[in-house]
Amino acid sequence: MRIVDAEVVVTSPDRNFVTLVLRTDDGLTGIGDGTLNGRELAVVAYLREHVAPLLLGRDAHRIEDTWQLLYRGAYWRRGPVTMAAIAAVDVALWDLKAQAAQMPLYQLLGGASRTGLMAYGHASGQTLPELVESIHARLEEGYRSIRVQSGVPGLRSIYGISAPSPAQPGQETHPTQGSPVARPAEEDWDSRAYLRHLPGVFEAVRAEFGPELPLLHDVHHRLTPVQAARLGKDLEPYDLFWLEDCTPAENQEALRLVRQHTTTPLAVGEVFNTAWDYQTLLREQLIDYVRSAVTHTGGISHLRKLLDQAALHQIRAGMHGPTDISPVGMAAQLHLGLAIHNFGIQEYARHGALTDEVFRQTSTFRDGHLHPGDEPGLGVTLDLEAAARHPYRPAYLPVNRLADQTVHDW
Ligand code: EZ4
Ligand code: CO
Repeated sequence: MRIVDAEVVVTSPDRNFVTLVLRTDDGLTGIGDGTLNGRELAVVAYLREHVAPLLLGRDAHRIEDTWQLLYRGAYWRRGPVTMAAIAAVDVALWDLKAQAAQMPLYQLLGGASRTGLMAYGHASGQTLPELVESIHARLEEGYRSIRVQSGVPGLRSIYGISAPSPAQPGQETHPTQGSPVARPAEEDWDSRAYLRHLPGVFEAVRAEFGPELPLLHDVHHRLTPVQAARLGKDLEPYDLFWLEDCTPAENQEALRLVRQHTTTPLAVGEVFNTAWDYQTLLREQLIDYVRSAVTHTGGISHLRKLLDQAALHQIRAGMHGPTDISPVGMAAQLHLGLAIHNFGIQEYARHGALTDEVFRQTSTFRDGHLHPGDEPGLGVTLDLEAAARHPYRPAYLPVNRLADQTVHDW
């Protein structure tokens, strides 16, 4: 099975996606996601200029060898652009191998360890009534676990809080989405105001929805270790499923202090790109969930190694699944999540109708659980004609500033 063509497709149905399409001499087509939100074209250039020429003529069955060639062969290791490009190749090769075997991909990863993947959706509100309405909307859509993000009095706009939308109340929108101006939006931050306000929000949500509903919260790297420790303690009465990215965790040792002070479970790592970023976190068991996505961590091959290592420390997978992971990347992690033993939960933000036209999918979402389907391969096909109708649109994530205009983590 020789690779005869490697095409990089950029499309922007509801937002930008980068897809690698590999074609083989026996007529199969495999696809992989290389979408890196806000830096998409850097991955496109990496793939087109430096990776595609190396793939032509190679045996598509040699997934591990190709991974090692791209990782070690570049000499320059790690980094989000490199690891997204390698992920696109890796997932396209797994798609091809599973199609050649005429099996759904999860079978090649060891077979199903469960019947479906518990998924959580995003609810948010600038005010408490908006938040409660947003949680009801997710429950009606079938979600059985909810990420709760709230506005903070005095702060104008905060990332992750969507403008009220009649179609999808509480779904996360991105401020620059669809905007012709390629400039990040600027948002506000005040950690003290946030720390005062958030526990009351969770108290009210628990009072409204009861003790059973799994609730999650994302801090977006905004706190210092001592602030994060306090927040974890203050939220203990509300029994969170996890507290995500409470500090900028590239300083792995910082999580020691948080861990010593709270039993609120911790999730980290959506911005990481290799297993090396987790060495201290895993060895010292400082977190409970690994947030890495297949698309941003070198594909199925590398993330599998990281998750197997995490399993030895009772740490589970909670793979990143916002809409900036394409349906191809999502399918890859559904197959992986179905197969591994240490699956925890899957983030799932629904794509828009245009995206579903460009990427035809076999996955299902029923009673709060995702399943990748049983078609051979990933179960996703890319409609090239539909993709071509939606050219790339520059879009950036927002930046965050304190009242005195200091740039802050978000
Ligand atoms: O901010 O995917 O947990 N989910 C998140 C996401 C990320 C975006 C960044 O591209 O934090 O919403
Ligand atoms: Co996050």
